[in-house]
Amino acid sequence: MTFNQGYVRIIDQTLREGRQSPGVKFKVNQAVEIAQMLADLPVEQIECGHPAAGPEDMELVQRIVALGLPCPIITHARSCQTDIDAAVHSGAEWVGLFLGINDVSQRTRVVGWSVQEILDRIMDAVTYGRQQGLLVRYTLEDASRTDTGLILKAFTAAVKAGANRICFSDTVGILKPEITSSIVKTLKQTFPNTDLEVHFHNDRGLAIANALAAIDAGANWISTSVNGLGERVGITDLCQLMANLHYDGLRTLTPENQLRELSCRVAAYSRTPVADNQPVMGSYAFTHRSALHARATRRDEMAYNWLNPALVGARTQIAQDQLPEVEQLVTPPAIAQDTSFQMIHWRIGKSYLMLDHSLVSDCRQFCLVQDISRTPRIQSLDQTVRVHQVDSLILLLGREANLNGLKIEVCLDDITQIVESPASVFIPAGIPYRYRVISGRGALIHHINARSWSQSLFDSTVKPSAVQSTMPGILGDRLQTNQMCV
Ligand code: HCA
Ligand code: CU
Repeated sequence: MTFNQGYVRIIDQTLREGRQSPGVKFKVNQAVEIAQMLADLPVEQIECGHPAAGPEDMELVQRIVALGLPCPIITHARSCQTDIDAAVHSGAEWVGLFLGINDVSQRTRVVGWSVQEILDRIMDAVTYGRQQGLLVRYTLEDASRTDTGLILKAFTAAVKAGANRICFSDTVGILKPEITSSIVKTLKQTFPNTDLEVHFHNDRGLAIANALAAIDAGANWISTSVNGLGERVGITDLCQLMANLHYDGLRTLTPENQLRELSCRVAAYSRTPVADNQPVMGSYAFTHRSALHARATRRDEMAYNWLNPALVGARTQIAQDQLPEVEQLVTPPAIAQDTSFQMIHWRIGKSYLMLDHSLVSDCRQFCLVQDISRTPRIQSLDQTVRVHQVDSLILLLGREANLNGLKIEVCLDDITQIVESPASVFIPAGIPYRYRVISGRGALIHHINARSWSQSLFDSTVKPSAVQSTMPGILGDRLQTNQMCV
């Protein structure tokens, strides 16, 4: 089949499915920033929250709706009146209803319901949603483990009741592209005039392959999330999908889409870093190693690249670093040269760069020790707000007995605390922080899971709205920014 540009539409679910990823909890201002970046990209729809789940979700959806973004907001709801009422109350234009019909759903989700009762519920819920003035998507949960006859019955019920879109969900990520292709073709033949969305979990590592197969077979909406976040190992990755669609000539990608900035923000805010060897956004995606590849790459950057790296904010690189011999893993510190350290600490003692990739080649840890031998007289100097892309840790060790004797003030997000040694301060990725020494002597150790200080900080081209809104007293332009996470 051949398709026009614009045929494939993307519904990004970072703010719904992505929030179901283990350990992920976006702050409202972080979610707002992500929604804005998604709208700027643009994607065609943003799925956000489940308002019936509680006041936090309700507030989140209301805040995102209030942004008045150009792409419509869809919110999630079980197929029941209370959830749909909550969706109405959230102000979202669309509601995404979901209900499964297979034996697993009958055993574990809607225990004791017959197939007919489930079909009636689908019709009632879709009808009710439409009556409330919502546009309705109906998702057949666990569709990939559902018999084709039942799939068609469930979608027929939804379409008859007025669903504006149907969604086939591979909830446990079991599909293979050939099977995806065949089921999507059947659905397109049966419901030729209804928009068809597909939602693929990545449990077999096939979410992107299934998305591409579904597009070839005629599905026109793809569920994605940034960096593939979602339940367990997540769903189709937005950046990988966009790069693939560009490659296949189905959607144009340009550096202005700012995919890398989005991916970096979401990696930090979700505290789920992108693996170096992840396709498209991994730092090795355009890095070449063997002498043969390196030589060819020097002659022509595209010799071993599948895509122009600039489109996704990357550069072609030749891998140079590798870990030195074991004897060279022990190294004396360097006096930290970085002007930002000197700015902070010139009055309180020396800063020692204990470890980073300049001291131990290919080391992926950064450690700075500040010897605090004097209490600063000009305390306002240490007020720089920083945001790291990865988790980090400050250890406070005083010079007195039992490591006592050092006192600092730490402001993490919008909470200020006085911390006395011995103590540790854990700084989650994406959380703005600052600190200043109040009194005493000792050592302050800052350890970061990054190759270097500068690479751990956010790119200055992205507006640090999180900091501006959560730390009103501190000027955004003082934010310490630097290279992005490549
Ligand atoms: C869920 C399940 C779901 C729903 C998808 C959808 C799935 O988390 O509740 O409503 O479109 O994978 O089936 O994400
Ligand atoms: Cu899902």
